[in-house]
Parts: sequence; structure tokens; C-alpha cells
Amino acid sequence: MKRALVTGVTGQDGAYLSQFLLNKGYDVYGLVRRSSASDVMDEKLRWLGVADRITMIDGNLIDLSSLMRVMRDVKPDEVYNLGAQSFVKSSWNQPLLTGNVTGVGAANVLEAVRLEAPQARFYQASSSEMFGLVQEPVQSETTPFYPRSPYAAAKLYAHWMTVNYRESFGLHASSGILFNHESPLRGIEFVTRKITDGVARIKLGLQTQLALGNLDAKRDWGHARDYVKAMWLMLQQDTPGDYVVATGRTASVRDFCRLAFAHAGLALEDHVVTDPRFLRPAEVDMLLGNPGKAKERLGWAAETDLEGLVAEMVDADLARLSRSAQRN
Ligand code: GDR
Repeated sequence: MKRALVTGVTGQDGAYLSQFLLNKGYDVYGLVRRSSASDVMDEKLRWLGVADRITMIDGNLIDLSSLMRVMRDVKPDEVYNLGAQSFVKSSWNQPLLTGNVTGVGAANVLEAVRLEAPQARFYQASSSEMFGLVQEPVQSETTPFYPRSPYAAAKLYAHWMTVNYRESFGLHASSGILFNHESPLRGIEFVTRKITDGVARIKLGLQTQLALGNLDAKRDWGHARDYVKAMWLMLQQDTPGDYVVATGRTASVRDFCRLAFAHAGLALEDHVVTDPRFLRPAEVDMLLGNPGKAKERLGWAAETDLEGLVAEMVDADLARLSRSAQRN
């Protein structure tokens, strides 16, 4: 049986990837940093019904010795580095922590793989944020990067370390440049989930307004469940590489809002207000990915369209809030 080690296992992508790997018959090990909130930490894994099937291991991305011990103990065939300080806005408030966890943390995992598990295949969760101030209207693997936040700068370091460990040491190390990917398990601070949660609350009479920042930002939004398949496919190739994972369609935050409110029979004009607190010191105005290489080499394509994604998220938030209202 193959063994996979997943960092960031308690996040949205960690949950969907674990479910996917378990269905493929993998033994899944999750790296978790110690927290006093350990009773609620596996909420996303429980939502997918996989929490009990994962072996959790204590470790931390910024503690290289813990990663080396984990590699020795687990002897993974595949390592997926999904752990990060992943909220772009917080990266201006905690730039050095973000650099340490999101950037140096990835280098620590690479170093632990090189020293203790050099046969393991490695996946780095890179990000479309690395394109930042976009240098081409449609971004592909050959588009120059221009990071616009401490988060994006840290991800870019991790991306280039992945490329360098592949070229310097011959590691089977791949980097997936994933565009935004959402789901009912998306953290509440990210705009899509904030919107679908807000729509559900307004629909159920729990609030009347939803305060957002820049409604004109455009993103290429896909479903996390589809995107974790691309991660796995990259590690099944004979040769490692870098891949853009995207839908090829872009939509504004306003468009996303309109769809979400309409799905609940509401109009965004009646409820959405803008609040400068949610603006960023520097914005990424537009992202649009070309998933051509992933399609050609991996046979991968996004399966969920934006309308389907929005409907699933709004319905899940309505169900979640209705359940908790009944309990109270
Ligand atoms: P992003 O995701 O920064 O693209 O990074 P986020 O959902 O936070 O922002 C998307 C866009 O929406 C605008 N926006 C708001 N954002 C938030 N969070 N809250 C608001 O109220 C709001 N109003 C408008 C933002 O300005 C932005 O333009 C995500 C993360 O998951 C990264 O970790 C990942 O690498 C990339 O996607 C791909």
C-alpha cells in the first residue's frame, strides 16, 4: 500500500486530497502542528467523513528536525506540501511569519525529503498569486511572475526551491500553480465563502448586510475537489514538472456575489456594502489561467463550473446554518 504524507491536512485542500487518496487505497499521514484547539481542528476532515482514517503526526513546517523525524518514521512514497499561512491579507500583518511558514517551511520539507526520503515524490502547492501584477492577459507556465504580497513572495521562493531541488538533486518534485479553488470547506475569511455564508445568513434572517472590499477583482475560480486530482496526477508522471491548474474562465467578485444572491432568490444590490477595512495595500486585479499543459500531459480538466460551485456552496451554508439554528 502506498503511503502519502500531507502537510496542511486540516485545511480545505488537505481534506479533499486525503479523501481522494484514501479512495485510491493510500495510507494517509497528516502533519499537524500542536494546538489547544485540537478538538475542532479536524472539522473539515470530519465533514468529509475521513478524520478517523488518517494518521496524524505531530510536527511543524518551521522545525526541520521534526520533519526529518516524520520522514524517517512514515517513509512516504508521496509528500504533498499544502501547509502554509494561506490568507493573502494577513500576510501584510504577519510578513515574516508568512515568509517562515509559507516560504522557508516548504524549503524545510524539501530538505527533509532530500535527506531522509529522496525516493519520495514531492508536490508543492504553488499559487496563481505569484503572477500578481499580471504580465500576460492569460497566465501559463511560461508567464513571468510579479508577486504583489508577502504571501506571494514567499510562495515564489517555495516554487523556485522546488524547481531547484528537482534540477540540483534530481528529486521528483512538482509544482502545481493552482488558481483559486473553493468549496463548502473553504475558510470563512476567503471571499467566496464569506459571500456564501453571508447570503445564507441573510436568507435565514440572521443578518441584513454583507460588507466586502474590492468587488472588481477578477479570479479564475474552480472547485477544490477537482484540483486535488491534478496534484495526484502530477506525481504519477514519469517526469516531474510545473503545471497551471485553472478553469480558463475569469469572473469578478461582483459576478460571484450576483450568482450567490440570485441562487437564494435575493438581489446583491439590497445587501452588499463596501468597507475599506477589506481592501489590501496592493491588489491582484485579474487572474486567468491557461490549463492547456495540464489537459495535454495529465488529461486533467476542471469538472465543476462557476454556477455549480456557487450553488453547492450556498446550499451547504444554508444547510449548515439551518442545522445550527435548530440545535439552539
Ligand atoms: P486570494 O483569495 O487573495 O485570491 O487568494 P481571497 O478569497 O481572499 O480574495 C479574492 C479577491 O477578493 C477580493 N475581496 C475580498 N477578499 C476577502 N478575503 N474578503 C473580502 O471581504 C473581500 N472583498 C473583496 C480580494 O481583494 C481579492 O482580490 C486565495 C488564497 O487561497 C491563496 O492562498 C491562494 O494561493 C490563492 O487564492 C490562489
